[in-house]
Amino acid sequence: MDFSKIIVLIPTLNEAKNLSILIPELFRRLPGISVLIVDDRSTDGTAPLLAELQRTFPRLSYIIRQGEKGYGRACLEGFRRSQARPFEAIVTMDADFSHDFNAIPGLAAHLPEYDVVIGSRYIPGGAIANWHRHRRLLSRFANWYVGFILQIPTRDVTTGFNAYAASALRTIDLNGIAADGYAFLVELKYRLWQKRCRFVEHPITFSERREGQSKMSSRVIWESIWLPWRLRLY
Ligand SMILES: Nc1nc2c(ncn2[C@@H]2O[C@H](COP(=O)(O)OP(=O)(O)O)[C@@H](O)[C@H]2O)c(=O)[nH]1
Ligand SMILES: [Mg+2]
Repeated sequence: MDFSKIIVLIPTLNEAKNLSILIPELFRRLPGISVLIVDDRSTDGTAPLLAELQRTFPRLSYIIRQGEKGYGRACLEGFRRSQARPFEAIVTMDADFSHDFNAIPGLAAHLPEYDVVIGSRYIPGGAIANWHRHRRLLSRFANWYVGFILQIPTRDVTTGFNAYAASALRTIDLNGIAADGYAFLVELKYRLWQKRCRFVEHPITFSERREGQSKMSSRVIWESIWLPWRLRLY
């Protein structure tokens, strides 16, 4: 797919160190692509950094959110903004180098034949580079658990590296998505699946973050345990 039709959505919370390297590298590798950063009032100088980067990279845009923080809330805001512009594909990825932007053309290539392209760690060719054992097991278990309850035929339901056809995201009510964190990713995929969107998984290699700290919390994990039941029962 033509890069000018793709927008890459990156939610950030205190990722200035990663962004200062990621943004120039990404635009060098994928010229013509657009990037939207959705930041939740980071305190590490992200906002001035983005203003500075924007002078070099006109296809970079950003929002500094004022409301309640959250990965899922930030993604939804990014979806709304992206839908108001003439993009055909919206790619979500993390800012911490866990997701390799070199995979974006491969993900987007499945559109428009498919509506949702999952950047998958759990199909042949997919991998996790340097996670310690307990995080690996937690992720494996979470994916098995969610798949078992919701019966979505996707091996990796909690991955945040995905490409969506803009038309597919228009079929669902974004305001109706209540979950955040990993649960948000599950709920979004489940709602798209209910709308009969066509899914495909594309193998990716996930790596542990380079700089900064994970924002995963026990609240996020508990929400993920409860969510599949809420989706299935209501
Ligand atoms: N806007 C926004 N981004 C967030 C928030 N929490 C996490 N992120 C971003 O979401 C991505 C994934 O978060 P991360 O902490 O790396 O989660 P992990 O990879 O599961 O450990 C990163 O780019 C984070 O900066 C949040 O509350 N608001
Ligand atoms: Mg991460």
